[in-house]
Amino acid sequence: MVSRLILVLGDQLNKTIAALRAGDKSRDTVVMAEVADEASYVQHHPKKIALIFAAMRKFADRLRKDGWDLRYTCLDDPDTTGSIVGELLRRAEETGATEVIATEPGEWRLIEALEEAPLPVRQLENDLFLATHAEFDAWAEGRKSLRMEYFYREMRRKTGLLMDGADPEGGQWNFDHENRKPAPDEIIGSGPMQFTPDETVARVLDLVEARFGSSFGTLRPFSLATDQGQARRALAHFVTYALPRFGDYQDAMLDQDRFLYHSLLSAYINIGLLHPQEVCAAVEAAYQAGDVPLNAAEGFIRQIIGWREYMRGIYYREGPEYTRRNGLNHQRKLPGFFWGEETKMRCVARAVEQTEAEAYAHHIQRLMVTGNFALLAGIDPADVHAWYLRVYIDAFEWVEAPNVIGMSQFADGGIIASKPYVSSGNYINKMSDYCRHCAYKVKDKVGPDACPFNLLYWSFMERHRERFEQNPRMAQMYRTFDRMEEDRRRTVLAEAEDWLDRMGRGALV
Ligand code: FAD
Ligand code: DLZ
Ligand code: SF4
Repeated sequence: MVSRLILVLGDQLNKTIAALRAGDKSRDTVVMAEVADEASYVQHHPKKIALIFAAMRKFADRLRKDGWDLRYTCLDDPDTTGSIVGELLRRAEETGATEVIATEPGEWRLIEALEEAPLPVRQLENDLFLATHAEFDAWAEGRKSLRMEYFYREMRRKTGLLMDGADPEGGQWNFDHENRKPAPDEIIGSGPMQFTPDETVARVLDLVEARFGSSFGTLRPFSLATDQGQARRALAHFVTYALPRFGDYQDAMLDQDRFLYHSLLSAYINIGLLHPQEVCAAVEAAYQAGDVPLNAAEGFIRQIIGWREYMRGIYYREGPEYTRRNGLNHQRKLPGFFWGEETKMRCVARAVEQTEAEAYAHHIQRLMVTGNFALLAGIDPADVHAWYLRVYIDAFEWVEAPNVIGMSQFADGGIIASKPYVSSGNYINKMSDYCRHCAYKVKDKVGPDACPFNLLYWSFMERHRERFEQNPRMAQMYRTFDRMEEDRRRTVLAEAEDWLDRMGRGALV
């Protein structure tokens, strides 16, 4: 019988994945490889590389214990070819294997590399997701607009999660209107579960420090889960301590709290340590047991079976060109304060600071602080995309790109969002306590202390008047602007231009 190679990538660390299920321990060899190509196609946050390498090494040990023949390449292996395809060829030569079985990678870059590899690679559908490509396409086909909400309802029906027969639990599909409470005075959660680095993790941290220590991002302290057992404990910890308030404060932000009631599970789910199905099952069980309210359970499950699956569906359906879209023709360069240079904007400074320290910011910080700012300021979406892909622990193009290019920057022309996610300082002030600590004044609409979000909001609207004036969800804002005195309008727009000029020149803004 011919022997085959089973490829397991760094974000496919789950024993149930298709390639392992299709493999045969008696004749096949599993290939796992830490390679320079994957570690440097963008300059990832060092915490992300450490998480992936540590989790890969521990997963490889588990597979060996299960009886698999496994060839593992460490990053500093002197014989490494430095790429996934190169390592497959090397291992094929060593073992005499004539075929590779792979689980389809998450990113076009690697799907294409495997398709073009000079040995046959069978790519099986990635079952770490809940919707197949065919299911997403069947849902999307022929629809005028691809709004997430309708896809989500299909997914509720398919998974049976929070269903009461054919109806949604509680008589409603979506409890989002209950999930917009502003920042609470105090946080009762105890933050994400932390793990002390074991020997494997400690060795990886040294390697990453030596090779990637100069990239943006702080490597230590490192307290992430790096195997399935730990990730499951982190899930249980979240369900007990944070989930009950997750819904209420999902959109809130606090100057002195980086995590509020968020789960911090995205990285574990995205690399396979947790299966989305088990995460949702744990949340549903807590609801059924009466431990968490419906708005929390529904809100959380919607993020996973709705948004997460939908984003992946859009990425795959739109193809490799998607990341290059620039529907609003934004050309400005990303300013230095996204890389930690000083800014007077407290909200942006805090979001970037915690991103550097934790490789994490929660959804509303990503969408309504850094994303909102980049969109209002007219930053080139390619730059914004590159930034998000570099700095977050959970960043993989299949989920990062639709969130950035589509949801946050409206660069896909409105496939994902029906209107751009832009707001003035007012929204940030309502949902956070940042403005209290800021050098700018959120109540000032013009003048030297005016909140830049206020100025840039109107200049964005004016710049794109032709495109958005007829949008029924934006018409009211145009009417508000048009009711202002003409002098005032001119002042706002001139001050916005001046502020952007100063930002472009690298002045402290
Ligand atoms: P929680 O708030 O606890 O949410 C629970 C889970 O729901 C998450 O773990 C995640 O798996 C899922 N989820 C929630 N929102 C989304 C969403 N919009 N898309 C996909 N899954 C979602 N998520 C990533 O996993 N990787 C990214 O690179 C990424 N980039 C983003 C960029 C921008 C501009 C925006 C606006 C959002 C981005 N997101 C990304 C989505 C979301 O912000 C993160 O999934 C979330 O902040 C992760 O933290 P958490 O685990 O504490 O999430
Ligand atoms: C993100 C990442 C990194 C940093 N390093 C590796 C690696 O060395 N080996 C590997 O198999 N996978 C790695 N990954 C994850 C891949 O980049 C990921 O599989 C593709 O981007 C497809 O989602
Ligand atoms: Fe951000 Fe404006 Fe508030 Fe300052 S005043 S924190 S810049 S929204």
